[in-house]
Amino acid sequence: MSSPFEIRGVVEGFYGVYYTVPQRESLIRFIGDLGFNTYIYGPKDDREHRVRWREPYPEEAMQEFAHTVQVAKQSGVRFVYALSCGLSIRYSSDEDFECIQNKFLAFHSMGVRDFSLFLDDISHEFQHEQDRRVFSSYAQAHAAICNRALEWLLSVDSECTLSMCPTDYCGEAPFSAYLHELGASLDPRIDVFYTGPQVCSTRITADHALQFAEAARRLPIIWDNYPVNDSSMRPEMHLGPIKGRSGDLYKGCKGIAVNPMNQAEASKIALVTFADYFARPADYNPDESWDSAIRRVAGESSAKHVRLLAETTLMSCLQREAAPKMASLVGRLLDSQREGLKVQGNPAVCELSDYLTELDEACYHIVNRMDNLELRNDLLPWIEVLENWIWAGRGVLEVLELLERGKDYSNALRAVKDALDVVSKHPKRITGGALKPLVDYCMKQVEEQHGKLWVLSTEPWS
Ligand code: GDL
Repeated sequence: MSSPFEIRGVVEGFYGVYYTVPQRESLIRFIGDLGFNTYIYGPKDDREHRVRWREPYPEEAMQEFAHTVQVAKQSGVRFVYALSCGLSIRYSSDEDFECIQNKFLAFHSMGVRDFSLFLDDISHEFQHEQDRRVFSSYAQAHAAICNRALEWLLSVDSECTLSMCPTDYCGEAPFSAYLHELGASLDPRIDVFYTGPQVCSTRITADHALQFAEAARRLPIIWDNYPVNDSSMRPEMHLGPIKGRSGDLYKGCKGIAVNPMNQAEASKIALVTFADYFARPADYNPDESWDSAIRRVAGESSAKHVRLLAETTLMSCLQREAAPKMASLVGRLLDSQREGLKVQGNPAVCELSDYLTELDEACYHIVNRMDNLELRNDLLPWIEVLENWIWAGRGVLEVLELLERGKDYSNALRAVKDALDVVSKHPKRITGGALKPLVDYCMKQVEEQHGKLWVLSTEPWS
């Protein structure tokens, strides 16, 4: 692929359940086909990567890694092994340094040449008295351990490289004293990660990256925290295209490593859009790219269904509104009610009802008819919530119509309540509560005519 971004990567760098070997290898082949050239292995919850970083991997795990490293090689992707030693390391300890060496050597012997030390999401202060005595600052300790690791790696093999994630990896100028000091002392051959103005950045421009570069004294690798959905984002499913990365971002960085979701297959949609952005950042069109990305991952016969679902789950660091189309249909219906239009024969009601039917069909197709079963499995929990929203929405339309006709609506209302109960208790979120204004409106009508029948749960539905 010709691209102005030298590094085009994925960083498996999220919290929570990380990929199985087949998922990881499928993803590496997939991104290789797309023209990515780097896969950084560093899932936070891999015990031997972070919490028990001093311990070697079990033999079977090393055999699996050896296989994955071969898959990466065949796919034209550099496999980078990252170690998150920062939770407990004694920066001044030779024994701890030896643990890093042993970890890296085991990967070197299977052909890995690229390594990283992740010092993100750790304390901003020394944990050990001994280090406080040896180093004049935290930044000095970080520079020292990384410089020492690079020197040693190069003495083992001149092809080796080292990158690092600093403890301050996001923000805007003037940046912290730590970052300036780190930048001044860190060997210039060591690449540094930067996530943009925020941890999960809405926009990242060349200017942001260049300002970081000034502090860190080198062009960063952007660690892009979209589409990752770990930690507080666990309820979200990020199926939208990448956007908000400026057309000239390559002028301020060495490349981009994308942190994907815990759901490997569903992450491929955003990754295809990243590939389009990498190829022609200045001409990149998120909407066009999105269409072809969904077709590529879901398959032609499922694309329109997955697209419909994806349009209800857009809330992320990139945009607030989860389901703009659904929200606008609900808005139109409520406007028509304010204007005094009836429910029966109301075009806005028909439109919303048709849309909910289409969505229902999409859910049915994805669950029962889609060929890509991995994608189906990734999406299932969100489909479960969406189906309940659909039932609630349809139930509300039925209640409103029965009310208008003076008929008994108690069954329909009970169905609405049951569906909303599921929605409010479910760990996943979808639609951003786009139907909620309609539910509220319906409840008000019911109350006005017949008093309070049920107090609906006030759990956050968004
Ligand atoms: C972070 C973590 C990352 C996590 C992400 C999103 C970096 C450098 N570190 O702060 O592991 O997946 O946020 O929650 O981004």
